[in-house]
Amino acid sequence: MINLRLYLVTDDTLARGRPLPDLVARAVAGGVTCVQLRAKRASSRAMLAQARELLARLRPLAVPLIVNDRLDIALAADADGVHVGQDDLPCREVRRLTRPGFCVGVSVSTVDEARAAEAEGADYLGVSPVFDTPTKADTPAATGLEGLRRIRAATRLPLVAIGGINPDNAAAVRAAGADGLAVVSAILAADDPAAAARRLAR
Ligand code: TZP
Ligand code: MG
Repeated sequence: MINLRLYLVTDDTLARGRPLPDLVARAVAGGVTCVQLRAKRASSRAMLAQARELLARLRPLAVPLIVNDRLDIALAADADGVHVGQDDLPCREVRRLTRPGFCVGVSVSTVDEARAAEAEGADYLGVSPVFDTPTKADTPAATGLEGLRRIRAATRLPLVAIGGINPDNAAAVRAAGADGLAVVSAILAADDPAAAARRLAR
């Protein structure tokens, strides 16, 4: 199973013009254990190229690449898995279409969604969003630490918490039951992504 402990999710805009593969490599040097390519504005061709470029950097380091939303891109690039939300391809369909060992993550914000994703064969759950965040619009209501605890109690799957996570709340999020911390801005928008990742990893 993939090491989900410090999970970097990429973003089209927060990199402020800095090349994404370089930022990701620096974040990995700081302790990121897993990377998700999330490219909401990219064309299919551009996203495929990004996935291949990231894989070329990450495979030698044995850091897995998960693709957000797009199973076709994940398969074409031979990525390690896909992450789907509640409006994306259902987990059971992803399972039907992929090889054993292909990693499937599912975003959940309620206990019912967590139970359903587990029943469909998810490998891990993204509890999303735990806190309100400007990085993503149109999210469900934040679960807060209390909602995260309820989901923790309802499933045996590994949980990755996402939404507003930073070095100040990381310990509380772990204590509420998250196996991993998923972050966008706390690493990607930092002047020094390696140092930011190191702080979160601690
Ligand atoms: N899914 C739920 S919240 C979110 C995503 C992709 C964005 C999290 O961004 P940040 O900057 O770590 O709060
Ligand atoms: Mg999605």
